[in-house]
Amino acid sequence: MDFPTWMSAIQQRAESALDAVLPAPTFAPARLHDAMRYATLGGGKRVRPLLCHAAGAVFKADEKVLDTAGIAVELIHAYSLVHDDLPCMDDDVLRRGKPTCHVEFDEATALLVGDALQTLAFQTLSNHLPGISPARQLDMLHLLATASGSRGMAGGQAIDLAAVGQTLTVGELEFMHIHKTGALIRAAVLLGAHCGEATPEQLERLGHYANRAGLLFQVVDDILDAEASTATLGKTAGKDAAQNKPTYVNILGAAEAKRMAAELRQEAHDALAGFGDAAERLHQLTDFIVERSF
Ligand code: GRG
Repeated sequence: MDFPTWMSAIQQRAESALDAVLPAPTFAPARLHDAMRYATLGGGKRVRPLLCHAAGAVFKADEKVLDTAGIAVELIHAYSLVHDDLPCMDDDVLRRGKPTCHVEFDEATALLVGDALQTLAFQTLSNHLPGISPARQLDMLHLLATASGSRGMAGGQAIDLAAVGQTLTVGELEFMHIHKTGALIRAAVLLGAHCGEATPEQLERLGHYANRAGLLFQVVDDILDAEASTATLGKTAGKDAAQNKPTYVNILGAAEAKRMAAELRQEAHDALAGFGDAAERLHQLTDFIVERSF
């Protein structure tokens, strides 16, 4: 199967799996369920489920189990976008080409949407996973919780909010993004590997790959924010500069940020050496992260 066909198949699987775990809007409280579905379905590149499947493919993991692990990460991601867009954080009105959740509904509902999506992620990952031992499943839950919390994504967001208007070094910027964006990317890869029979040594090598891929994702995100249009991105372009946020582009300049992306791309590919052809999808996704237009 060629890469675009595989990617579209996994995106469709993720959409169906999300649709199945999200409560129907006919269930009370209807407005909250409607808003949860609005924020989660019908948009997004589904990079995290794709990474989960690609890492699971290295170990020929069960695809249904990978669907569950992948959407658990995607639910955390969807919650983070809803909260990130709130007036008390980034205060944005456009996400995935449509009004943000609090604009379409209201702030209180958007806050609850994030809360409920976060708990739904753990509810989903704690469902029976055929072929996965209880001990491994506990490791997976622990991994996702750590990646999402104050030592991971939420911590990265706190650093991000504190950094507005500050001058950061490249090292400080990297520390922020390893948490804010990188933690969930890493969780997606490692959860995929946990769905198979990955050894601790293989998990460590994939963790190194994911650290490089997560930073790469962010550097490319900064370049796109500076260079792409709002219409292409489906979210407000140029937001980082407008909000006086430190980014790779404004600290290093566009040319140096692109050079850094090229270096990270190579390091990510190098980290997969040793997995051979089994890591083909991870190699392809790494290239997709760089070559994407939104
Ligand atoms: C509110 C606790 C909390 C955390 C928010 C992830 C995040 C932390 C904020 C999102 C803001 C942002 C622009 C982060 C940079 C990278 C990133 C995560 C971009 C959005 O992810 P994509 O491109 O989005 O995978 P889609 O829409 O394709 O799913």
